[in-house]
Amino acid sequence: MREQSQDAVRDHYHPFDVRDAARYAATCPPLDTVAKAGGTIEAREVGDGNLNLVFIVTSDRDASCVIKQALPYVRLVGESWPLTIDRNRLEREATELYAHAVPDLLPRIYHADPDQALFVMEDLSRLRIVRGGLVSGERYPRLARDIARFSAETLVRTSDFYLDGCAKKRLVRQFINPELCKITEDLVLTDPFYDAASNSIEPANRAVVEELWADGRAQTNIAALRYAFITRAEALLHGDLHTGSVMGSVTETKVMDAEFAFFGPIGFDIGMFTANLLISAIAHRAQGHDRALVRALLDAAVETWREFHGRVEVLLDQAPVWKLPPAARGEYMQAMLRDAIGYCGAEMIRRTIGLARVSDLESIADAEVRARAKATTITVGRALVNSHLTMDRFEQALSTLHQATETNS
Ligand code: SR1
Ligand code: MG
Repeated sequence: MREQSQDAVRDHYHPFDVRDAARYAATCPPLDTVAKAGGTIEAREVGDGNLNLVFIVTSDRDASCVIKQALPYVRLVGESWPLTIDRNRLEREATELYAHAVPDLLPRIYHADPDQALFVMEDLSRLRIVRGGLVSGERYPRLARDIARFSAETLVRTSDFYLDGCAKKRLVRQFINPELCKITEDLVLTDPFYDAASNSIEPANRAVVEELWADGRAQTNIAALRYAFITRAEALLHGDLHTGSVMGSVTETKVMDAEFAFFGPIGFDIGMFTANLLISAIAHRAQGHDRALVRALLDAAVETWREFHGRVEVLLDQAPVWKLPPAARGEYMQAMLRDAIGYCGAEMIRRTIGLARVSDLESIADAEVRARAKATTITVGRALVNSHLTMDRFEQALSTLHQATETNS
C-alpha cells in the first residue's frame, strides 16, 4: 500500500485541460500582451513523460510558451499512485538556481503559480527530446560537453567546497524531496534487483535476470549504492538526468525536468546520463545500425566523463570555501568516478527491466533482436555494479561493455 502524498490541501488546484491552459496563458507573460492586443491563443497537451501535464501554447503572433503542471499522481500509473504536486516548485527552484551557473543550458521560466502547481516557461519546440532523436539516429555533437558542463557547474557550486555550512544546509532543507527520492530508491536501486511486480522481463531473458537476482556481489553493491543515495548529501543533484530530460539540436542543449532534485552523491547524475548513452549504443548495435553512430555514442559517454572530470578539477582549484589538499584530490575524484560507474550500471538495468523502460530498447520491433539488446544492457549493467569499486578510468566501463557485447552476440 502506498503512503498518501504529503501535500497540504490546495483549495484552488485543479488539473488543466487545453482550454484552461490557453485561458491561463493569456493572463501572464509572455502571452498576456498578445491577449491584450486581441490575438488568438491555443493550447495542446504534449506531455509524454511519466509524471506531468505539458501544454504548448501558441498564438497568431510571434509568441508562444509552455505550461508545465504537476498532476497529483504518477501519470504513467494513474491515480492509484499519489505524488506530491510540490515537485513543480522543486523543479522550478532547481532550474532557477542552475540558471545562475549555466543560463544557456536551461529553459527560461516566465511565471510561476505554486497554487496551481505550474510554471510557464520558454517554448523549446525548435529542439527535440534527445532520447527520441538518438533513437532515430540523430547526432548531438555538443551534448557530452554541455551535459558535463551542466553537471560540473551545478554540482560543485552547490557542494561544501563552494557554500559555507549554513548556506549549504539551508539549500539541503529547501530541496528535501522525499517522495521523488523514494521513486528512485525503489525503481532504480531496489525493484530491478529482485522479483518485484513492477519489473517486466522478456521471456528469453528470464535466466539472465535470475542470475542477476542470485548474484551476491550485485546485491551487496546495489545496497551500498542505495545507502549512499539515501544518506550522502554532497551536492544538489538533478536526480533524473537521462536523455529524456534533455532537449537538443546540433547547436543547443537544454536540461529540463529537475523535479527529482535533492542533495545526494555527486557521481549520480553523470552515471545516469552515461547509462542512457550506453543503452542507446547497445540498441543501435544490436539492430546492425551504422557503426559510426554506435562509436559516436560510446565516445560521447567517455567524453561526458572526461569533460566533467576536467571541469570539476578547475572548479575545485577555484573553490572559495574549502580547497581540497592536492593529496586528497585523487581519492575524491576516484570515488566520484566509481560512484558514477555504479549508478550507471544500476540505471542500465532499471531502464531495461524496471518501470519506465526506454524507447531505445522498447522500439526494437524484432523480438529476438530486442531481447538480445536487453540481455546486453543487463549484462553490462550487472558487470558495472559489480566492478565499479575497482575502476580507475571511465574507459574501463567501455571495456566491460565490449566484453558483454561479445558474449551476447
Ligand atoms: C514513476 S516515475 C518513473 C520515472 O519517471 C521519471 O522520469 C523518472 O525517471 C522516474 O524514475
Ligand atoms: Mg522527467
